[in-house]
Amino acid sequence: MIPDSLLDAIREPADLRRLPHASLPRVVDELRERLIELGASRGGHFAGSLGVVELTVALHAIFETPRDRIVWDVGHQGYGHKALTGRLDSLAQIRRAEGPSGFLRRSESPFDVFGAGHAGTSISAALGIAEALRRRGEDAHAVAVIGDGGATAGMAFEALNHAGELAALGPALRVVYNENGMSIAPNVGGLSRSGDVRGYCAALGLPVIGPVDGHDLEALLRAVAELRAQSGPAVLHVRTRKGKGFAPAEADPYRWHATGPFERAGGTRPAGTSGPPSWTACFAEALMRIAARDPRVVAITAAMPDGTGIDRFAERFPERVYDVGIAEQHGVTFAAGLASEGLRPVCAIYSSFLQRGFDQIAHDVALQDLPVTFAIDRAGLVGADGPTHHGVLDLAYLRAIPGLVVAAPRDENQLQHLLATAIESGRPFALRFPRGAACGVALDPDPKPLPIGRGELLQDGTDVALVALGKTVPVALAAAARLAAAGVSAAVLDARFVKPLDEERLGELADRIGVVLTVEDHLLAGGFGSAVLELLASRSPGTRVRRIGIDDRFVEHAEQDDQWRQVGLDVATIADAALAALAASAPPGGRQSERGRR
Ligand SMILES: Cc1ncc(C[n+]2csc(CCOP(=O)(O)OP(=O)(O)O)c2C)c(N)n1
Repeated sequence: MIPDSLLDAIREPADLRRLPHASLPRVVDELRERLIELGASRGGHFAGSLGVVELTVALHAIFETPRDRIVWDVGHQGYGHKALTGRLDSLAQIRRAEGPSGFLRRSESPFDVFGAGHAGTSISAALGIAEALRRRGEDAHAVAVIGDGGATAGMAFEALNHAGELAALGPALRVVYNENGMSIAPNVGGLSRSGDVRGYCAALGLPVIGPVDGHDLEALLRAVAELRAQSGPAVLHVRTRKGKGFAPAEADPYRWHATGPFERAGGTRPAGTSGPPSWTACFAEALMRIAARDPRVVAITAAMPDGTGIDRFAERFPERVYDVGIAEQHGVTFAAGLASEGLRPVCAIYSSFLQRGFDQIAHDVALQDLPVTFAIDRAGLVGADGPTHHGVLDLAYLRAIPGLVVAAPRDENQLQHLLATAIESGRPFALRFPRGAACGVALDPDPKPLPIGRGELLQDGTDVALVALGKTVPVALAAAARLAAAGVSAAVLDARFVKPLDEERLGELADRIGVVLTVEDHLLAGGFGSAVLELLASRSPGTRVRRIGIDDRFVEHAEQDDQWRQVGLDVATIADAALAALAASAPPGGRQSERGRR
């Protein structure tokens, strides 16, 4: 009897390998259909996984996973891999707090041999694995699967170059290069333009199989078997179509890279709820207004024109935009070069991806005192993408860099003013803002520079000073209102700048009030509160400083609001922390006991 579903019977890839090859087309069809249903009901990363359904089946059918290690680059295209490796049922909960990650994670499955989320790491990791296997004398393979987008990352080239060096030793590195012409947006770069993967790899001493049609399962199975049979590092060049099998995604893979739930039949997505525009959209608007009056402004994105709003800027100023590919490091130094010749480049890069550019910011921008502005989107906790994508390290690594100004707006009006401040300052300048909807405040007619290093005292108080940054400012204001109801008078300072800090205002508050609570959507280690603590330790050492922020851990994927609650960035926790700091600072039988409690 033929079972209803072959896919449901596959609990691990060994089950797949027991099926005759003649059954594999059916597995492909079922898997693709299941992924489309999943996307329709739950959303998530979508077009990438659809494009590699045949490839996923072929790899698990030919390689002996998990003994042979498959390392997926980025991991956004790994939904099919998850389905074939024991996670088919749990996929319904993907990206939710209780469900699997949207990317690959070592802790989630022995088949996720190397975690990912950032692009371009797979070949390096797989080469390391292959070399370790060789040293141990273990007869297994390490297979990196990388897209043509991921391959624009410098690391991918560095790894291939090193593979060419190690080739003589014969580590069992296999690279699958998946060419679909797309990064998230259309792919960029010379290799992508020429398509000469064979020439590129040959120059590095690496043999190439293909190109092979990645939707011709039979041809693909043969090619993967040939790849497996190679004796040293080798590359398989596969051509696929992103979004394959779902017509709207095939027609517009850019829009379908990731999606919310949609209607299965026609791909219609529910209309978005009305509300304030996103921080990203506000940034793009502000940048366009400033660029309209300042011809020196150019914009740089590292393969994220949509995510950073640079696509809107590009519509208006097509000649003033550069998409450098997934090459954040290069993008930063490229901007430094432009700045050294009088332009005012704005690098729009997500906080977590800018981690890649640390040395370039220090060595190529700040040390050379060049006027590059970093517009750092997705700063703070980002929600369902989880720990690979949180932007909670930027303050720590940026405020260590001499000469760099670091600021964060509390609303979109301040965002436009701080952006003008950055561009007109002529200094290296980092501006961080969060994911999601902005505040819905009215915009002043013109973005105007603000004084660098000046905070804004939003309300004065006498018992405790709440010193907040960026998106946490409105939460601190709400906490102050809650404290007021309990008879506690809280001052609220919007710090605006992490570097330089508003020494004058902070010092005055510390000296007068004596109890300071800092609030930030960033790790406590090295963050905004650390900066305040360092300042007050020397300037006003008697001050009691308490810090609210993220403690020493990676925060798991969940809804953004839940993550904020988890780490204590909610009104109740902030108010309680203020009361606790006050109680600890009060003399025995002192002022706390005279106050009403909440
Ligand atoms: C360092 C870094 N920068 C940017 C991103 C955002 N990003 C996620 S997937 C992706 C495109 C990947 O394209 P490709 O590797 O060709 O895979 P495809 O989606 O085409 O299958 C980008 C830019 C990232 N994950 N990591």
